[in-house]
Amino acid sequence: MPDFATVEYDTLIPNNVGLSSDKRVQKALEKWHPGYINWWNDLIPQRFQTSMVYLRTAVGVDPQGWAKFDYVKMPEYRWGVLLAPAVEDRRVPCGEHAGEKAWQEVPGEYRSMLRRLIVIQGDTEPASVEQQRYLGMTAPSLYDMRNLFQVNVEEGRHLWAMVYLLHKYFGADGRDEADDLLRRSSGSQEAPRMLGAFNEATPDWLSFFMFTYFTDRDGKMQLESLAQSGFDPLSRTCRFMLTEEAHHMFVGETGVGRTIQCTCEAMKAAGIEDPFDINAVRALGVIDLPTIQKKLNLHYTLSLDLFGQEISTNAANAFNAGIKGRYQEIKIEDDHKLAGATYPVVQLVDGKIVTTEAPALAAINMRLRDDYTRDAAGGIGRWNAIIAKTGIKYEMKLPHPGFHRQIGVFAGVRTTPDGTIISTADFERRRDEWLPNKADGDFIASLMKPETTPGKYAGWIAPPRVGIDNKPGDFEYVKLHEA
Ligand code: BYC
Ligand code: FE
Ligand code: FE
Repeated sequence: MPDFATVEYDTLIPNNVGLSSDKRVQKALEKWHPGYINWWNDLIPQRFQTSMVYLRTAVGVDPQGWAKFDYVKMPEYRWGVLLAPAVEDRRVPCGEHAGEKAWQEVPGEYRSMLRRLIVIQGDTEPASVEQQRYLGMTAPSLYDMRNLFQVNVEEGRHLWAMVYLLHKYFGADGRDEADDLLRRSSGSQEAPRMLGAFNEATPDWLSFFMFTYFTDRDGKMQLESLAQSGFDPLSRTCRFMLTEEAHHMFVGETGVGRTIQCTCEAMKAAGIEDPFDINAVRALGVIDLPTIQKKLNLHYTLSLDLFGQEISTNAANAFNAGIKGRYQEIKIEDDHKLAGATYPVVQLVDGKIVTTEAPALAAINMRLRDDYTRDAAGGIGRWNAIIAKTGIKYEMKLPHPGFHRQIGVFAGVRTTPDGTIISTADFERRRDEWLPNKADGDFIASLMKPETTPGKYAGWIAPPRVGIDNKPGDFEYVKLHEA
């Protein structure tokens, strides 16, 4: 039995799953490794391959001290396979097997369902790195550049996490799926990534921050759901991934917050009170608040689509099978089977949005999406507090879940951000008020000039309040050229 507190670190693939005594899987992963390194090398612009980046690497799974910080060249990052410690006598938390011993092997009847979920999860991880591949070149500071690369290497590790499960538990078809994870690519015509949001562009740093705030938070919720899985290796894998995820959302929340702060302070200094005087604000070289709201609208709604249909047989089956649970399943006080239970679900009836009670089992996706919206609302409040503190009168808002949707009941209608149904023609006419258009994108792009002096920040974003790993303000988070 491997000792999960310590990590095999001198092997090609750092791990706490006892790879060195599992020759079949070790060989399979070592065979997959060069393809992964090629993918990384092809992806990340060359100058950054030799840069020394101050990164955290997972070296254990103890919540008190699982990471160490040091300068690393990214291609030499130690991507490892790490599972959170086993919970003694863990049980399937929900569905028809609730209370039975958690599975250490894949139950035959659920094999394809499990494989599909693992493949979808695995597909998003490298997709996000692909979407963010050019951002290093326009980083507003070395601090931000380091955070980008930190997120990227960890998403790479999340890919490893899923690939391990595929190789270990799914035999030949797992191997094929693992290969396909490197074959599909974000935005590709022939072989796109599986979920919509992961084929969209991340063209600038404000998008990156919105993505890590909203889309990584979908990742958090989906991982929370899979962390409840009765298939214990999946549960433990996801639990450890969640410890890394917190930083990704921190990067998003503080990134947007610092952008907002810089805008408000610049407006104050210039005596501009009207947030809608867009030209005056933009002339200061900062991003006007209404444009930030448009980016928020876009990324939030793309992320809502990632929760699937409000009423879903797939989700009901997965819950019933004990393959995924609700958010914090084990803390919920009910029968965990949802026999006869209902859950409020939005529906379109005669062209109106109404809320009706639906079987809770069928509404698993909807419930997770509601939990997500609550979770996402927290940061909006903190962004508004930043604005309020400067005395500017403006509030950021989450749009109505019916706005700008492509999946689920709302895919068939167009609404305003308040949720009023309007015609497609009206929507198209007013689209530019609500979603970033080409001119907004061009303006933001014009601000994306790299700032690579340690301790300096581009003019559109405020410095962070504290450094990473408590480093001082002028710390050189990335040494661009080899020493
Ligand atoms: N795009 O009954 P439904 C992350 C399909 S992010 C395209 O609702 P279900 C990360 C659906 O596949 C987290 N297709 O299905 C973040 C189904 O197709 P089939 C990623 C979609 O299964 C940032 C059909 O429509 N992990 O980690 O409940 C950076 C019927 O739909 C979409 C997961 O998502 C869509 N948006 O789907 C890095 C966890 N939505 O099978 C990483 C695993 C639905 O009928 N995924 N469809 O042909 C799942 O649990 C589910 O696949 C969904 C919901 C949540 C997506
Ligand atoms: Fe991830
Ligand atoms: Fe993430």
